[in-house]
Amino acid sequence: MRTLNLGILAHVDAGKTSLTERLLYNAGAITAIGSVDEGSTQTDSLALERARGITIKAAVASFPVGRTTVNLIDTPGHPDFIAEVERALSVLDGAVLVVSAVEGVQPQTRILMRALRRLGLPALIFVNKIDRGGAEPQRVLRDIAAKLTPAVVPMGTVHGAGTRDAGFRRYSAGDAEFAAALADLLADHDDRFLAAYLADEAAASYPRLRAGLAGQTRAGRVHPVFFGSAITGAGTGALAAGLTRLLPAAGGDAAGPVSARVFKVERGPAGEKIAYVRMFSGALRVRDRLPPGHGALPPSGRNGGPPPGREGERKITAISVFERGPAVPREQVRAGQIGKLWGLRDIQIGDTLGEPPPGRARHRFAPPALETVVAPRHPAGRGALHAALTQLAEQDPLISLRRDDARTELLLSLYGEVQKEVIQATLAAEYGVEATFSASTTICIERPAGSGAAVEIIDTPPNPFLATVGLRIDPAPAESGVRFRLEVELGSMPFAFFKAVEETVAETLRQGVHGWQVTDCVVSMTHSGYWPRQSHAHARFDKSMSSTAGDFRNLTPLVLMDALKLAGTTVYEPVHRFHLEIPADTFASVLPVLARLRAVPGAPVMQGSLCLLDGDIPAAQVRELEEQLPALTRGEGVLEATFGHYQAVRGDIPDRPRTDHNPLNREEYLLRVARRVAAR
Ligand SMILES: Nc1nc2c(ncn2[C@@H]2O[C@H](COP(=O)(O)OP(=O)(O)OP(=O)(O)O)[C@@H](O)[C@H]2O)c(=O)[nH]1
Ligand SMILES: [Mg+2]
Repeated sequence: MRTLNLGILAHVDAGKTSLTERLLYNAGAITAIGSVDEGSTQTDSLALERARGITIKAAVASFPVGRTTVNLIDTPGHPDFIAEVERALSVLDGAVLVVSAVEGVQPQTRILMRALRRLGLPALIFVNKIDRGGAEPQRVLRDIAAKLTPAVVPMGTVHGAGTRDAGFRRYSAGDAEFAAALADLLADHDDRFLAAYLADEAAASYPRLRAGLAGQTRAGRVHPVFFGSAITGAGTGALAAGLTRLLPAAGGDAAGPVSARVFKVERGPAGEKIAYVRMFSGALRVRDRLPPGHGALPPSGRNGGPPPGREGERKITAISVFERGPAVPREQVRAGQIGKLWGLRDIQIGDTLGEPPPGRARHRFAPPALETVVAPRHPAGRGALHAALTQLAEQDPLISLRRDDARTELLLSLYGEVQKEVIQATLAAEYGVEATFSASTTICIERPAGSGAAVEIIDTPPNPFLATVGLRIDPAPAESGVRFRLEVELGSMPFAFFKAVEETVAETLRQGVHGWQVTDCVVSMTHSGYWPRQSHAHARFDKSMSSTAGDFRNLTPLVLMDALKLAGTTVYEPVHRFHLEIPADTFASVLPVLARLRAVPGAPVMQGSLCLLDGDIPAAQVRELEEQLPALTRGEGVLEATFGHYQAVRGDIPDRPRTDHNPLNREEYLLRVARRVAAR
């Protein structure tokens, strides 16, 4: 059997979960078709998903199409849950991008298409809801070509659009127009085809065209468009056939070295951790020990193995594999497959097991732009709240938890208000913890404005620690994150000391000069040095004469913050792209409000009695616009806003209250370190 790991992606409510259900039903993987509106689908299985009728977590279900097992990953469309999509993208062989035949291309559709194209992931487009009143397949096709990519070709025609009887007729060899459109598209994207076609028009025989289309689709260069309805089933058979003919199967050698990626972590009924992995190469068996992953430095521990004493936490105790419908218990999971692993207590979302998957770029969407203070409704619930949030953050690393020790506050980063409500409801339902959330505030970032370097030498005042650390920080391209590299020999110092520096660099950069996360930079270690353990001749190990990892952990923040202060940083705030539809006669009253909220609208487009406006607005102001809109537009205004970019803050720089132990002030920092040491 071949395997195809397929993602279903779309703007919220386009019909991904309904389409998943229909494909499972068509293939015989389920005998009754569930409904999102009744809360009975396979992939919206969480109580909260069923109650709200939206997908929150990516979910996997499988079905067979001919000789191919399709592992379908149904993803959430709501922008608050984009992190789920990001992780799904890293394990896919191909995707179906769903577009509603009524709403057309929506903001999230464009973001997803950009991600697919950047990753070179092959994708079919499915125009759904052709049965719904207002469906206009032809307009939506033009919309797709204009807003997503011109490299599309419709695979058939729709009849009866907007009615329950709407249907899809697939083009075949006899459709001259289709053949001509295919020849044009391939000539644009395939030089070999173009040369053959110019030499001899007969090169464009129908079988050649179909083969060319499959090749270019698999390469992610062109996107065939199907039409149909998840609810009536129209066109879904043609789509399923297209999946196996036009998308590539998972490759990978089951006998090769292990290479796998964790894209989802959940807790089982007994609280046990379950990791979902996509295998790219090799096989994992029950009782196998987890192979080490790969970071900037080789993994810690002897021979790259796990740290001593934690062996038991790295052993796979059970495996189940997706083959048809839900996962079934198996002895092993092999290259190409998706499986669930039990027994790995340390595993985290995004972990790579074994070798990094070859040729797989990763796509990162924007990080969360909002932050909120979470407090227990009853003071006694503080411990339970912290434990519950820590567990939630482990299932979703982008829900990062910050603890303000000074004010004993818990801060949670968020994508939006829906996510906040979902977390609140999850805390109550799954952990029995009642929590309140403060109004969300915006999270800015800091980027180094230039380069800066600092060094502290061992046994040389004012360095109070037994370590030499030199660091240089340089700006890096936007969205590249933080990279740590060595400009000293890896062999010049025990490995544990380098690891301590690398980890402390990452921790320290959580709060830059203005208190915000520092990102998009490269930190190079330029100097290193230590005092070795005292030899036996000097009798006992003497801490005052031998360097420890603690010396490196304590010194690194001092050096790094000195370097960062020299480099200087610029604070950036998140800015959203907005799309606004308002009654044309309310334009004059909406415009001044936009200006007051620091929004920058583009030229208005009049569409009948509607006025369409696209533009940028600081993320901090989106909520206020949402609140004002109904009164300004008689309740008819529609606003969509999704993260666009970061913009340097002009004027007053918002400093964030510091919550950690960054040595902005050297004396204070050293006092804190001394107190910590004394407390031990
Ligand atoms: N008429 C019609 N309604 C549809 C069709 N597909 C989905 N719907 C309805 O559209 C709504 C959203 O469907 P879902 O399948 O939950 O959409 P989704 O893309 O999974 O939504 P999220 O996961 O929340 O992003 C539901 O009320 C469905 O019944 C379709 O083909 N025709
Ligand atoms: Mg859904």
